[in-house]
Amino acid sequence: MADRSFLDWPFFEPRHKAFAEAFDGWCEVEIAPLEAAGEPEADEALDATCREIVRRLARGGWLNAAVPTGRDGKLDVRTLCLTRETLARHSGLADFCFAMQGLGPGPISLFGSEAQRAAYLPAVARGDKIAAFALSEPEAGSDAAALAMTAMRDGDGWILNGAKTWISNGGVADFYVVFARTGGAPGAKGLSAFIVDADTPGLSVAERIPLIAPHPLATLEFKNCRIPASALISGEGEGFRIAMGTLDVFRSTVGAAALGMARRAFDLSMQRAQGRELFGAPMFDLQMTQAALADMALTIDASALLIYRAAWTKDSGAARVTREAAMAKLHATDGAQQVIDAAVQLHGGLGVRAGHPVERLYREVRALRIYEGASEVQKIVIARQAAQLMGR
Ligand code: COS
Repeated sequence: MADRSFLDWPFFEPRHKAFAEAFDGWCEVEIAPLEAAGEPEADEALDATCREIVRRLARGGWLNAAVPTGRDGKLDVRTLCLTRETLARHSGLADFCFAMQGLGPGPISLFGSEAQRAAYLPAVARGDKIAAFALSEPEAGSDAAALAMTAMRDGDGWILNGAKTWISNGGVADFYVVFARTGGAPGAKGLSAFIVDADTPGLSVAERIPLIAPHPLATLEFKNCRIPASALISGEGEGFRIAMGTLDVFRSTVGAAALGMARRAFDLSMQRAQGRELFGAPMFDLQMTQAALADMALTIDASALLIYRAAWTKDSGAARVTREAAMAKLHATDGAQQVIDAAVQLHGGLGVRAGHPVERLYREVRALRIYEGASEVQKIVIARQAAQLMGR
């Protein structure tokens, strides 16, 4: 049974605790059996599993947390984080499916017009539309402002040309939020964000990319892909601000997913330490085991504090949480990698047996230190923010 004491921290309101408990119970019934069935390997099986997960999440009403469909029109970042933490504790793939229903339409949720929100967000919440976020390119990953894809004005619309890669839900999504260069302004200043439906002529999946822990991922090609003027999110030249503003909100949720995986690894390690005899006594009695468990518990709590600080700060009305979100993602993802590595070690041979839960976690957690801004990017962001805070 995972530690729930953190739900009594002052970052949360009673509704968060009730939500986390109800959602965990639902995951036991609806998600755990899918996870226990093993990892889908072929693309078709993987896509079908993802669609099934989205359907289940929608049926349970849980996708309402991914997009602001409520009356106040706002995302509750603490609920987003609690959802990802809980899902990731049960299934990395289910967490991925939920996360993309948040990040994919994130620019619409945060910066879209009323018409764009009405056209996409309720359909995302119902699971009728699967979403994706298309920023990275073959030559522009960490340096997002270097992206080369173009959007040229054409009458009352735009023509997109270029490629996007490492796109989560590529090939599965019903629509993509795509960042492209408009006009001649250099770097970050010349970018704009567009909504592109997956069936738009000229958009194709060039390659599906297999991963160490299977998730749908693809390279997309845009060849003279025509989209209407209404596809532009906010204004021309606003793309970089939109991308960064969206990542600011969703980066702490990546930390939350890592935290959920770390908690699962910790629970499994505690069970093993208490259940296995070693040198004539429970393995837990060895001080080396206690030291490993103590390091894990400390990393988990420190990550949780940073994540829910970032989420609470955003929910409390902060205009930007760039620094808080970067710290949360960096610490929680790097920390989860260490916690899971320690769990593998405590499990001995079982820890590297294909399909064992800690072996799956070991593969599953690795991408989190890379996507939505690698650990090194978070360090750049944190250092710049610290300099700014000190007036330099
Ligand atoms: N919110 C709002 N505006 C922001 C912002 C944020 N979080 N971060 C930067 N900006 C603004 C800056 O204020 C600046 O505006 P002005 O020119 O008006 O001053 C502009 O955007 C450019 O900012 P900056 O100079 O910091 O841009 P860089 O190109 O140096 O950005 C990093 C560098 C590394 C921070 C950025 O490229 C980044 O986050 N990269 C990782 C991308 C990523 O996460 N990719 C994964 C995609 S999803 S899997």
